[in-house]
Order: sequence, then C-alpha cells, then structure tokens
Amino acid sequence: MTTARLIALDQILFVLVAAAWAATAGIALTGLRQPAAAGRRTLLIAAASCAAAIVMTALRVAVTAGLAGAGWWFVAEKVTLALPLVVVPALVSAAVSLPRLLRGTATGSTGGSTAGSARVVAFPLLVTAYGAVAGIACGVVISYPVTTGGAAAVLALFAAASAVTWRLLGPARSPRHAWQAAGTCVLALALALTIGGGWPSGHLHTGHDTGGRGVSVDLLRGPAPASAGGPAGARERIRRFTLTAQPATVRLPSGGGAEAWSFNGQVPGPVLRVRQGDLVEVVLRNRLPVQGGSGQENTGQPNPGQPNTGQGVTIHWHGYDVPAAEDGVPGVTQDAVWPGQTHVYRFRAEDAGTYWYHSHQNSSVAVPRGLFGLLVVDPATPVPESEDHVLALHTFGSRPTLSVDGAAPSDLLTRLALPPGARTRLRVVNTDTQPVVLGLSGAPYRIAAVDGGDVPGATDLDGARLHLAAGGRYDLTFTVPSGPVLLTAGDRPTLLVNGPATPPPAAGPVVDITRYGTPAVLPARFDRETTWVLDKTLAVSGGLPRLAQTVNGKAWPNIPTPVVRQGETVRIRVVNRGTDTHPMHPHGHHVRILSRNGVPATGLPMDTFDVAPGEVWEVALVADNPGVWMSHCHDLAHAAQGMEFHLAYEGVSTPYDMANGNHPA
Ligand SMILES: [Cu+2]
Repeated sequence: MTTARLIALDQILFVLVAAAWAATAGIALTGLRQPAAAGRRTLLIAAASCAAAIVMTALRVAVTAGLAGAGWWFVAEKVTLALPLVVVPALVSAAVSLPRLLRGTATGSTGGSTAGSARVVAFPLLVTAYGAVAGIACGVVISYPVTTGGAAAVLALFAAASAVTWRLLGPARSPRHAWQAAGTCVLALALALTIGGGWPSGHLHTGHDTGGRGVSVDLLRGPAPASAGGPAGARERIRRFTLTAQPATVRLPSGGGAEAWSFNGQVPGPVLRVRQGDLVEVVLRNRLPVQGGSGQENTGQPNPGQPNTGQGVTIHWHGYDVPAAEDGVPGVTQDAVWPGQTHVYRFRAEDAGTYWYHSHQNSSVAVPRGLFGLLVVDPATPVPESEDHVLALHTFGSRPTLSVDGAAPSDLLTRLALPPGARTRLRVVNTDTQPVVLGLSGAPYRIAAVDGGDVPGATDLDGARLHLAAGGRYDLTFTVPSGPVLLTAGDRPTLLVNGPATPPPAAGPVVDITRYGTPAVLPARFDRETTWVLDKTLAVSGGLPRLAQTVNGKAWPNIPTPVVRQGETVRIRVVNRGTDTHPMHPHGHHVRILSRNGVPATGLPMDTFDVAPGEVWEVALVADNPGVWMSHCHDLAHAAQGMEFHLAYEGVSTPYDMANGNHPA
C-alpha cells in the first residue's frame, strides 16, 4: 500500500477507533443500569462493540507500523503520544472490562454495586475513548515535530477528562470534587504550555532573517546599463519593456468571460522574448483602480497616509534566478507597487529557457485573475527547431484555457498549422495553482527542457503522459508528421496541430520526470541539511490559531528561516505528511532532484517540484545567489494559508517587512 493510502486509512481509523470506544462505553453504561433481562442483551452488544474496538485499535497499530516504514516524520506524534494514549487503556479495557461485560451477558450483572461496576467496567472504556480522541488532537495540533508544549497540552486535557470521569462515575458525591480535579489538570496544562518550548527540528541555524544586520537585499540589484553607469564600452543589447497593470475583460470563445487584472490590457501579459546575454529592463506601472478594482476589494492592509490603497502589484520572474533585489516579492525584496507608482526591474538574461512572470502581491488572488505573462530567453545560438511556440495553461474561474504565443486565451480546441517535417518546440507553462497531466499524441516527442533547463539525454516518448507541477514548464520537441498532433491538458483536448482529424489522446503511463534524461553528477557531500515537513494542522497564522498549511508544524510568518552561507551545498528533504499536493518553489535557485521516496533521480534542476501526499523528496540547493528569498508552495491558496517562509543567506538582511500593505501570498 502506498504511503498516501496509509495516511488516508490512518485518518479514517483515527475516527473509527474513537467512535468505537466511545460507543462501547456508552452501551456498557446503559446496560449496567438496565434490569437484568434487558441488561443482558445490552451488555452483549457492548461486549461485541468492545471486541470490534480492540480489533480496530490493533489495525491502527499496524497502519502506524506501515507508515513508520516511510520515515519517522510520518509517525513521530503517533508513536510517542497518540498510540500509547489509546493502546494502554485499550489493553486495560481488554483485560478488565471485556471479561466483566461477558460475565454480564450471562447474569445481567457485572458484580458489585452499580456505581462500582460503572467505575470498573466503563471507566477504562471511556479513558480509551479519550485517548483515541487525544490521538486525533495530536495529529491536528502537533503533527511534526512533537513539541513539549503541544504534548503537555494534550496530556493535560486527557488527564483532566479522565479525572473528572472517575469522580462522576463514583458513588454520588459532591460534584465539587470532580471540578477540583479538573481545575488541577487545567492548571497543570497552563504551566506546561508556559514552560513548554519546542524540540529542535533540524540541523540548520534558524532565526528570522538576520535581524537587520549585514548587506541589505536592496543592494543586490541587477546590472545597470552601460549608459547609466554600467560597464563602459560594453556593446550590450538592452531590451526595454513596460508592463502596465490595468483592468481588462477576458472574453472566452465558449461565451464565458471574466473581469481580469492584466498587464497592458491583455491576459496573459505580453510574451517577453529576449536573447541570451541581453540586459532586460522592465518598467512596471500600476494603473489598477485606487480602490477595489473591478469590484474586488484589496485584501492588503494599506498604511494610512501612504498612497498604497487598491491592489498593489510586483513582478516575480518565476524560475528565472535574478539577483535578489529584482525578485519582486513584496515585504522581502521591495514594497508593493501601488496604483500610480512605478518600479524598474533589471537583470541579465544569461540562462536560456522558458520562464514566466507574475505579480507576487496577494498572489493567490492576482495570478488567477490574470497578472501574469511569459518570458522566453532564446539561446545565443539558435535552437534547432524552426517552429517555436509558447503555450500558457490558465484557468479562469472553472474554465481551463490555452493561450498560444500570448494570444487571447481559448477554452475551446486551439488549432495550429505547422509545415510537415518541421522540428517544433512547444513551451508549455502551467500558470495554474494545480498540477496538470499533459498528453501529446500523433508523434513521438521529447521533453527537451524542464523548468527552463535543457534535459541531457532526453529520449523519445510515444503516447506517454506528463505530470506538470503548478508553475512548472516543459519544452516538448517533435518533428511535425504528415498527420495531426494533439496536445491534451487533463482530459481536455487543447491544441490540435494540422487537423481536421483528431488523433486519440495520449493514454500511456505518466513519465517519472525525476528519472528522465541522463543521470547528472550529483553532489556527494553537503555543508548543511534541512527538512521541511509539510502538513495541514492547527497553527498560529495572522495572529490567530487556524487550520493552516504548515512547514514543521508552523505557518507563515512563524516558520523559522533556514539560513545558509554563500557557496554551501544544502540538502533539503521535503516530506509531505498531509493529503494535499504541494508544488514547492524556492525562489532564486533551481534545485537538483536527488531522490524521490528513496529512489535516486537523474538530478534534473527544477524550480517547482510537486511533492504528493506521502512523498519524500531530497533536493540539493547550491547557495550561489545571495539574498533573502521567498520559499513557498505554488498552490497559491496553500501559500496564503501559511505555507511560505524565507530562505536567507548569512550576512544579508531585508529592510522590507509586512508593513505598508505588503502581502506576498
Ligand atoms: Cu501546497
């Protein structure tokens, strides 16, 4: 059974076990208070329920043992807390309660007074139920790593409930005694929470950035052009673009439409196509309405007295590893650009490949709404393909669309005529927040590039399908055959090359991208290691405890910042113990994939990698781009729910923070 299935089964069993023990206790208490004839029948049901609860508890132990095989991260709080809390009282119930219930089915009585029987028979059953419920709380409140504060809280509540129950089941006495016991336990809880800190969770030094010391990220800019004080005499080509954020309406061919935020009135924004070596200069102007904007209220908190009202904008160059100050993350590398303001980005386009750009202010709202576009850096020496097209997949509302070469998006089948025999490159960009399964049928094809980087030793695929992470890119190359070629996204035929006939959609196996291409020489030793355990748990986010998407049990902005030193090679282990897929996107770096679930990878560099439930990825990050970087899940709703944090270099600090309405997710 896969780890993901075990996680799901474990969650179901959690609830079933708690329900079974609670039901057993309730039925037993009823039976004890009934007259002998009725009592016998009820106690028989209780005994059967008890036996079922014991079996389910044993099953939970087995499932946890199975999960432990996938790694300690998946079971830490179960082994140390959740299981002992239910298994120990379950054993007592099996030894004490069950024999008495069975005796009761014969006699209608479990012996002794009713109160005495209740304590002896029902108390272990109820405590087992509390233990099972406390186990659920462990998963929701604690997750990984196990913190002393969280453990103390769960134990104190468990003890309080047990103590109160013991009193209430006893001979009729003043209920004051019960509440005294509960009060003592709650006091113990408060004490535990006060002194309970967290156990250290990794090998990395952590701290929130570098406390304002060191070089400001603001100084880590792209090169100035020669005419503006850059290197004299350089015959550089400067490519200047202006991107104006403004409202627009998207009209879909099927008849639907959407009010959008756009760059230059078009969605997607203009395709920025530059050549390797160019100095790229982009002026961002914000012309979105000062207030609201197309009926959508700004969710950032404007600072009174500043012009920062309405929808702020930035430009993040997704996958292009720019100098830190050009990375376009509000609150980390700049302040959000408010309506009426401008900001200039500059970087040298050294790395050929397929990238995209999008706003990073309120990104979970802004990107789905249209503030994105495509960036292609053509190699200095031309690619062998004579046909080169860039495709953006984007969902407006619930309608998936395709835009070819920056044209208006279509939610119907897009047709493209290409000369047979032409070498063709389709650059597919997933601008959505969910992964997509692509299929190309009608011609054998190769994945020539992943996330902008060429794949060494790319082999022909025929009918195979591809899993493309949210934010990820694949360059697919093929020779145009005499017949048609079909690209599908999900189950949807989206691009037809040379119809009118439509070939059957690709239905082959999904390629394991971590095993594609020629294996690279990967780092053998690492200067630092860090582990990011992803989950959905109760955590403080935005000042309030809420169900959040967490990293090591914490949500933004409380996730400690991993700090690295320039030049180091860092091994990052990403563990997904939740039930959602997380496309992890560390800014400013491509990471090399070392392994997935312990299976060695070919080491492709990626900037967005999909960690599915139950998966463990190991990636290598070479710290070669100093800065303070955002690192987050590119399911942007997850980022907004807490799954984002910084990765900082020693000696680099940021003057920006979450004031001034900055709101990256
Ligand atoms: Cu996520």
